[in-house]
Amino acid sequence: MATPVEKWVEEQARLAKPDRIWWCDGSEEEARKLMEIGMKKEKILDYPLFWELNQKTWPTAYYHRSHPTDVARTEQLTFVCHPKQDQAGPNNNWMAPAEAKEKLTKLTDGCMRGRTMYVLPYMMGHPDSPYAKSCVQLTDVSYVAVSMRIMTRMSKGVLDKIGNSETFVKGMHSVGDFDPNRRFIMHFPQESLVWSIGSGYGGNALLGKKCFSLRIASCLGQREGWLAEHMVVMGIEDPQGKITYITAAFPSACGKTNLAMLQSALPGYKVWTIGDDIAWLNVGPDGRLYAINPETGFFGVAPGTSMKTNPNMVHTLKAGKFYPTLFTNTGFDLDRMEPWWEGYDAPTPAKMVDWQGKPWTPGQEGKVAHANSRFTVSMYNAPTLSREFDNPKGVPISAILLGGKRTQLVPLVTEAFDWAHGVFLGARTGSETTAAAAHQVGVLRRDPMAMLPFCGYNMGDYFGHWLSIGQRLKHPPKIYGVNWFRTDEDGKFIWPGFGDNIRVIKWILDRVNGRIGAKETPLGLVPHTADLDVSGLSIPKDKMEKLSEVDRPLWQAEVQDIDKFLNSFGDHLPAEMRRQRDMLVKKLG
Ligand code: GTP
Ligand code: SPV
Ligand code: MN
Repeated sequence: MATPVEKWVEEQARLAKPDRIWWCDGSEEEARKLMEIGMKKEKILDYPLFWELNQKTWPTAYYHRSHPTDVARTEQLTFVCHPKQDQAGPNNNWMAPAEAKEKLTKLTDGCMRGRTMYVLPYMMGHPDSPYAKSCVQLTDVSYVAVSMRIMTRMSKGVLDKIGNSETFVKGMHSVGDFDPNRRFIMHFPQESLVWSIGSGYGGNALLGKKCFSLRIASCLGQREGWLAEHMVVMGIEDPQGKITYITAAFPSACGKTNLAMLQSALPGYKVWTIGDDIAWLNVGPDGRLYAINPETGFFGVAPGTSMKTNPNMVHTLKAGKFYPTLFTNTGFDLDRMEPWWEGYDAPTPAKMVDWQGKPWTPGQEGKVAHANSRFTVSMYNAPTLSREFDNPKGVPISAILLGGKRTQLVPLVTEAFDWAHGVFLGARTGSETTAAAAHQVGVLRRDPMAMLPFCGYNMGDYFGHWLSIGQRLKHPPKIYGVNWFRTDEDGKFIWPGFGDNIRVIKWILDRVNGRIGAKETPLGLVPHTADLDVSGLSIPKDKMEKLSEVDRPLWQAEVQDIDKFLNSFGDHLPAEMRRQRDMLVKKLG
């Protein structure tokens, strides 16, 4: 008797018509075979999928160049297919499930001819965790198969775990012909199914990541009483050796990976990484909020990564422990067979090819690495990996940071008065767009809890769900708004950021532990000047004050934009959010 997984795989194979089916076991030996295939035989693009990099300087590292139109998430081609449009909300593109399936069936018919269909059984979360989910993804490209091995817990054992159960998460993926006109990333929350065609890019193709662990999982969380969030999970060890756990949500390419591995600028503090992108949050039996990271890898932004900004990531990329590490769309030094990107601190190679394979010399116009070029590397390579990483229960969270990239207006750090005020603070958060998705960069948009592109259901209901989680918490974490990105008149960042962000975190730990007071503003509580440790920094006093200032006229204008956004949720917006909004307006005077 075929198992439900086998039946589903057969059904999908009948439609996609691959030449062969390869059931993956997640072993290193298998990963080596896949890399060999990607380097030599796989005819997906008109060049190889992988080049081996210099194994002396970059052990276990390989280079991948994507299709030139396939370099970022495509939000306009991403749909959430609930039975009713109302369930998807104004925050999602929606298509009726039957119509979506008809479209996808046509595009998928025969799309794997001449190719191999890889069957990837994987877990999101540690297999022993009560919060983990069993999943199966199909794909027709070695790059995706190998990436999924880095990013998830892939093994044969997952199939035994699923056994005869029908409840596993299904991911159907094909790069198709890479034509953006035939590219769709569709989600069917009722069936825990993701169907993605036409893209090999991370968030569109590694279906365990944004598609399942955020869009589908947020729907599961709404039903089952938990939260799936676009968040860092980290522990901060203080000089006394006490470790406090926090989470932090910032939009794509706004500093999560850097924060998760921060090298402290303050002596005696140390950061332990649990996750850099996704957190699943559950109310524990003790009434505290517990976080797990369902992933096992980093899919991080390369540009700007250096020994100066993120030394722990450079060590991770060079560790060569877990096989393999991938670089996608960076520059490529063909003489040394090494990757390079803007902001890396090794000297600029005299001769390179750019992310599209074109010759590139330093000083020439344009960048050698794509702004959204990335690396894929195992968390087990990280020197900062927390010893709680594999803890099936997760870690108890004391503070939640919610932020965005705001060059103006938004203070460095603000503490919410309470949980409901914190939910409003998150709901009103805006951020300037980045190159992580294919759209105009630097445009302000509301991005509540950094979940605008990832919340799989109506965001009005999502705010309500956050409020209801708060009611179940006996010891709710404190909620903070943070912004590292305020600029001065010359357009320079006022706050040094990166390792110096520990100074803000130290203030947060002091607040969480009741060691210091704070100053009330209409937005929330901000640090007394003396409480933020800026020793060794040379930020002039007036600029420091600017970082905590609340400009009332500008905030009144901001409220109008917030109103426009919140009103778009109509009846789905909880009354509590309107109450919080009115309170802000009153406080602004
Ligand atoms: P995704 O993987 O897309 O979810 O992004 P992320 O949120 O993990 O962002 P990441 O840490 O990769 O940072 C993205 C960009 O922001 C990089 O170019 C960093 O150099 C820059 N960045 C990160 N932290 C800071 C900071 O504290 N200050 C400043 N000015 N820039 C930062
Ligand atoms: C993001 O864009 O937020 C990422 C990269 O973390 S991706 O996985 O492609 O979504
Ligand atoms: Mn992300």
